[in-house]
Amino acid sequence: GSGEGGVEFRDVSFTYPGAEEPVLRNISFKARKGETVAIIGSTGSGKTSVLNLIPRFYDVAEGEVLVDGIDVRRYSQHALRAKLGYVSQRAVLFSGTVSGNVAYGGSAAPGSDAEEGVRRAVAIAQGTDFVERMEGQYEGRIAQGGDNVSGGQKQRLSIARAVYRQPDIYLFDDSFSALDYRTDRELRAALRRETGGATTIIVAQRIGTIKDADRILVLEDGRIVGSGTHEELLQDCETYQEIALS
Ligand code: DCP
Ligand code: MG
Repeated sequence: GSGEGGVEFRDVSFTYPGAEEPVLRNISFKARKGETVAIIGSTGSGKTSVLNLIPRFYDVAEGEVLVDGIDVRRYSQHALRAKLGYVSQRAVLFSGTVSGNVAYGGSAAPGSDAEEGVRRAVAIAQGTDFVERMEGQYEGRIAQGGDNVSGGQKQRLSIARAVYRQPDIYLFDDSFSALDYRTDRELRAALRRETGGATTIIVAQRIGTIKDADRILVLEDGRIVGSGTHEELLQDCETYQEIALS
């Protein structure tokens, strides 16, 4: 879509309903329109929790989460989610066709504009080769849970689903983990090339995936312990050095 695409956290602390301890403490950062901000940190450090606050899977009690400069609580659910392309940590496919999965249940009949959009999204997600090798291709069947495709293929189809919607803001939660390095790199290059000014927040475990981000946030125990470019963090963030050298 068109329009703006900034995300900002202002001193956000967050406790899961029923929990005693906050999982996020005093998180502040900005992803300006067109920027890529990466979040890295050990398992359980709070990366998914940060992303989940943007589409309002949960609401913050302290601080503010803003999209396009407006508190997310002031959007209708529909308006907010229309701006966001969220790819969850576990790729979710349902039983149906490849097209149906990418167009999210919308119909993408052969020859329609929607089908063109599906092909384009699959191409950006580096899925063309495997989809075109499948029996039935774009009309090929995906089993319940995507049991007949590999982990990396599932990830690519769930990325294609986000691309299809042409969001202003991409939220990738470890969405490249099952891809080989080359596919990972080519997919991110295609996204940058084809999605123009989209803002991207990308959670990852692998340095290669986030190295070229405009800014990297290092999360530890729900706090930001480092923020900067790859080179800056290698210089002055011990946690980052540990991750980078491991
Ligand atoms: N947590 C919770 N309730 C939930 C989800 C998570 O209490 N519904 C807790 C578990 C962790 C902490 O919050 O202690 C942070 O969880 P995240 O899922 O945000 O952690 P990461 O995404 O960083 O971990 P991973 O790398 O394993 O995905
Ligand atoms: Mg996570």
